[in-house]
Amino acid sequence: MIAVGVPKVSGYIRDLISEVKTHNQGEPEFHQAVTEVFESLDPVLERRPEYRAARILERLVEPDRVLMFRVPWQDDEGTIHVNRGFRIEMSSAIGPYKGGLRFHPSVNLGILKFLAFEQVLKNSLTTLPMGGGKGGSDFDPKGKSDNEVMRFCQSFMTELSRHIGPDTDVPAGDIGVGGREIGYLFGQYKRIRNEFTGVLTGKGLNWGGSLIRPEATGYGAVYFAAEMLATRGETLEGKTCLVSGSGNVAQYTVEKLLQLGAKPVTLSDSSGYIYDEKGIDAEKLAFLMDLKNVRRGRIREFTDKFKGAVYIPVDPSHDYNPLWTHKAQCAFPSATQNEISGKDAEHLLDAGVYVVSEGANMPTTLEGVERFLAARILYAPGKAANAGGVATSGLEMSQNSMRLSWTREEVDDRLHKIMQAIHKACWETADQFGVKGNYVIGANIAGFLKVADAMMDQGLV
Ligand code: NDP
Ligand code: 2IT
Repeated sequence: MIAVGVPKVSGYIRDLISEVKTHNQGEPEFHQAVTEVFESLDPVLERRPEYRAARILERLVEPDRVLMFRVPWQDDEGTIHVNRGFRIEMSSAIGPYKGGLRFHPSVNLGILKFLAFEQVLKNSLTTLPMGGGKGGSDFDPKGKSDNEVMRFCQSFMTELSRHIGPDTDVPAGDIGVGGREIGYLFGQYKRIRNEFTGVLTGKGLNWGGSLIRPEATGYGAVYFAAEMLATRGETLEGKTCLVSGSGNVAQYTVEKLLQLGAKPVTLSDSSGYIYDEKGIDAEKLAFLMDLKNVRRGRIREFTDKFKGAVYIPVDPSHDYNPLWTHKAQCAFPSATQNEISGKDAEHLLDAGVYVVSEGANMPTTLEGVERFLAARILYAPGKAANAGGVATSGLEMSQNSMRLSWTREEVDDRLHKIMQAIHKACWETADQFGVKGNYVIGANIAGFLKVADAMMDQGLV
């Protein structure tokens, strides 16, 4: 696969991937994430044979521990429901476990293991001392009342609280977990443990949260795109951008694109997408934020207010997403995994897109990645491009430890510098390994080296 300018994948790596597949059956997303990373690592193992002897890769794919638990809760009618809760504590080589919680009906062990595995390398890239973890539940917050969400969060935290702590494991938000959920989770942790600590990030500003954390993932993905364009002497100004999703990451991607003079034209949810040829401006974004964050409505309602926009519902008979066919220069996939297939990637290239910055985690299939790399476009994988979110969580942890809060400008400036540092690390690492401009290999190797060296230093654990 990731073969641009890289020698063929070795037998050792091929065997290891196949071993991971047999050993972790029914977890296709985990297989995919491991395949993409491991296929990048042969050149490192050639230079550092001690990693192979120390079985670093074999240890990286086996979580430190996997917690799975029952989450019983009652709806507003008094009916009892039982969901499944998870926390994957993947690696603490370079810091306490850190990563989000996802509440979505599709959540299962394999999806959370892929996310936790990606998180280990992503957190390493941030330059901050954070290990990797991920968790969540197959609970669906959609259509639930605030009280139902609260009761679910309290039940979930009643078990999770035994396993986490500000120096052990620090969860945050992800799909379906935003400010509201973090509030209920934090309240219950505090009640059970009688401790006011930085055990979660993404907290409210009045109770330990950091300015810019809500904005950070979207802003970071745009900063990363700007850095990639700068390598060709270009900027985002005047560029037409396709954005998918309409949640936290998509909203702040649009906000930063507008600040930098670009023109976002699409947004989506799992039911369909909107295309606004005139561009989604600040007024339209404010409407979207109220629609999604306050009224918890659907993206279709955007066209009730803005008549120039069209709504295209998902057509289950399509084997591609028409969102990715509109003429543009940049794409910011910000919804979920595998939302860009090989065919979608071809459509994007045909539409003129030559910058892809992944706000979502693993939004592109292996076939799609292969096409982007073969076309030598500016393609940033999620573990680099969306690392601004967790990096700013790291800044929230620092502020909590110091019992201080930084200004908006200070946090944004640190976020910006971190994204520049991640870009530089990916760029320079790719160059050192003879694959200039390949951000996939650059991110995988740069993220891996720091974790692998920490594991070597800490002995066989
Ligand atoms: P939100 O819950 O705020 O928004 C998710 C958006 O994606 C919604 O518009 C949702 O639509 C859509 N979506 C979710 N699942 C699907 C699906 N199966 N098919 C189509 N659309 C879907 O989540 P975030 O914005 O926080 O997360 C988006 C992505 O960014 C995820 O991949 C997440 O892992 C990643 N990410 C998030 C970070 C953060 O800080 N929040 C940090 C780094 C990465 P609908 O309402 O219909 O479900
Ligand atoms: O995927 C991710 O990096 C996140 N959902 C954010 C994790 C965090 O701890 O802020």
